[in-house]
Amino acid sequence: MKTYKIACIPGDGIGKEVVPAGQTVLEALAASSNTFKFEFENFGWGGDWYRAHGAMMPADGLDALRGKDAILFGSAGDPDIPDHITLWGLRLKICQGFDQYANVRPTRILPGIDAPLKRCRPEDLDWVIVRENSEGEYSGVGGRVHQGQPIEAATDLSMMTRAGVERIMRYAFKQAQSRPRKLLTVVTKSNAQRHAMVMWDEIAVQISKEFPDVTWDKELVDAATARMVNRPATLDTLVATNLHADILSDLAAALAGSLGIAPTANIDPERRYPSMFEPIHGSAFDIMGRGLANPVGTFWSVVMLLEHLGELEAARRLMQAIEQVTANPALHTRDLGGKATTTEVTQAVCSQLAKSSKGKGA
Ligand code: NAD
Ligand code: K
Ligand code: MN
Repeated sequence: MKTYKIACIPGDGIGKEVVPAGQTVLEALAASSNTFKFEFENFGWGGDWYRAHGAMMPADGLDALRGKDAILFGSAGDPDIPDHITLWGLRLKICQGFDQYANVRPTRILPGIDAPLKRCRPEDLDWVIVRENSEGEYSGVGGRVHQGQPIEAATDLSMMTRAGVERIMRYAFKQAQSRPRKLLTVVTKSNAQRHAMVMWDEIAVQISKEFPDVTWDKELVDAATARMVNRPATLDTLVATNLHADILSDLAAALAGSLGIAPTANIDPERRYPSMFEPIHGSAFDIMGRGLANPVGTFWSVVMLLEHLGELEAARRLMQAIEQVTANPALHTRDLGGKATTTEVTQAVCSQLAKSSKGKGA
């Protein structure tokens, strides 16, 4: 029997509702398995920790996570603390500290979801956005001078390194190669950003030579938003910078029905450190603490976590259970136009899992 050590960091807002839901689902999977179990450790980091200790997590927090097999994360963001402090103090500290440079964001229209695009069939929208997750616009390089004076100036430098771009480009080509259509769109803005993005484009050409079976094209980021809406079926895998992919993936999630459904994995492909799995949404101040949060984005992130651990059968069973639940409008949360609560959706997924475990005679 394998034991996987999982760190749970609910963080703030609805993170505190969806991460326990994700843990419940993992426990349900373990209950029906005789090959693996989970050992959870919960970390109460985030806004509350900040109020008590003046930091979003302890200075040696990364050491506490280092030996884990994976991290399940909720959200960083508190109504009373500036967003740049909560984000940099927790999520980015972990992503950058553990060099989780590949942020993988699949999007599909799940069964039963009423997606907003009139002419888009579910089979037309099946994307994976690969986001550069370690540098670029979020490299943290910059500063403010002469604060409050008329001559005040501020910069956030978008720094890209050859090594950083090569590794994300290679990861994206590999991801595209692993999918049936073997199609990659390299998102760029090299008409306006004439240094870093030109290097990005050159590296795309260079890396593409390692993947002769992948068909790829290039799209300016602004045009890419229109293409997602007007010609979704022409896209499959996309690779974009930290900021561009951040924006594109919220759009992708909305086009697939709701921000509450979309999952993401912050991966260290070299497996030197634990990878981190989270819904793409934030703390959702407008609905927090009311049982309205859609836990599906977290469940789908748990599917990615299981895939990362190599538990492919468990991942498949959970995805199937999620789709059986989304297919039933009575089990939709408010963001999907329904009335179901976080707990009801969680229980429904667990009972589907119980059924599929009986089905396979485990
Ligand atoms: P948000 O994702 O929290 O919310 C945007 C909208 O989507 C809200 O109307 C919200 O109710 C809805 N929504 C999001 N997730 C939902 C779910 N699971 N179920 C139902 N509805 C859902 O984005 P925001 O409002 O821009 O940010 C709020 C806070 O979260 C900010 O502090 C921000 O910095 C932080 N944030 C953190 C992360 C992260 O930790 N990875 C990501 C995004 C935003
Ligand atoms: K999140
Ligand atoms: Mn985002």
